Amino acid sequence: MALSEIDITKCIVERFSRDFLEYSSLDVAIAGGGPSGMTAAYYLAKEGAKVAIFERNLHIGGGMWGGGMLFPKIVVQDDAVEIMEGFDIRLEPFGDGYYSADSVEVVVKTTAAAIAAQARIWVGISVEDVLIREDDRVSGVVVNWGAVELSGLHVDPLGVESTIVIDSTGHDAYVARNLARKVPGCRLLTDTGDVVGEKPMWAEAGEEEIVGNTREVWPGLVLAGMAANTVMGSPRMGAIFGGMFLSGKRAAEIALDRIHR
Ligand code: 48F
Repeated sequence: MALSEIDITKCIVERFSRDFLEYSSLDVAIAGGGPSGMTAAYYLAKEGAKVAIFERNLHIGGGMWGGGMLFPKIVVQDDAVEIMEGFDIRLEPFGDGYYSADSVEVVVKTTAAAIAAQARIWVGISVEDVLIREDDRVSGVVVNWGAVELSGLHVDPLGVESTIVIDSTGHDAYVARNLARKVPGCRLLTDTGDVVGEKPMWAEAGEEEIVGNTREVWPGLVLAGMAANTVMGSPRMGAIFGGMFLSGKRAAEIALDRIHR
């Protein structure tokens, strides 16, 4: 068979365009492919929701690869064991109620599970804004290439509509912060009406508060993972990750409830 560069070009451009168009109208758009976003995508797709993750980096996994201070291990606690076992992740008990897992294994197995459940994962695509309608409800995401964001080039983005947007962008809580800045008179469902801001590390409090912080903070916008603690003003927790999986699962439950309503 003679190889043709043009056939390769056509294959890539046609297939990407087909898939991107198919996923331009979603039940749930997820900003950020770290542990909380990936877990949310898995639970949503498993229930039949049409869901896509937009991850600005060329790789998914967020803060998981580096474990704690580049030691590629993460720690989870009892509460998250059921979720981890659902992903077929091997856990090694450590002391009273802690488990360790290999960070690379956690990234690939959560990702494989989300893909098998039919979640679509786009890498190299940043969420730079949200779509807003008359009632100020968030009704989708505004996306651009991560490379465009990095270069600072002035290139207009494209819109993707969705019933719900999940902000799982991690410590920066980019989507919620951007919304609070741009919508006149915006009062998020927080103590101050604004992004309260992440508190210094306190693993126990951070893990305890994260599931309660996982909420629809503005019509159509649900928080997950560290973004939830940042927006609500709770502490960071470092390299213990159970709360990220629990928060991702909770975000999926909230989103499913809104979709079915
Ligand atoms: O930071 P990240 O892993 O968020 P998470 O799911 O998990 C937090 C833990 O990794 C760790 C921790 C554990 O206790 O505190 O920090 O809350 O993943 C966030 C992902 O979002 C991407 C970013 O590249 C990362 O992969 N991201 C951030 N902003 C954007 C984005 C954006 N505007 N558009 C698309 N992706």
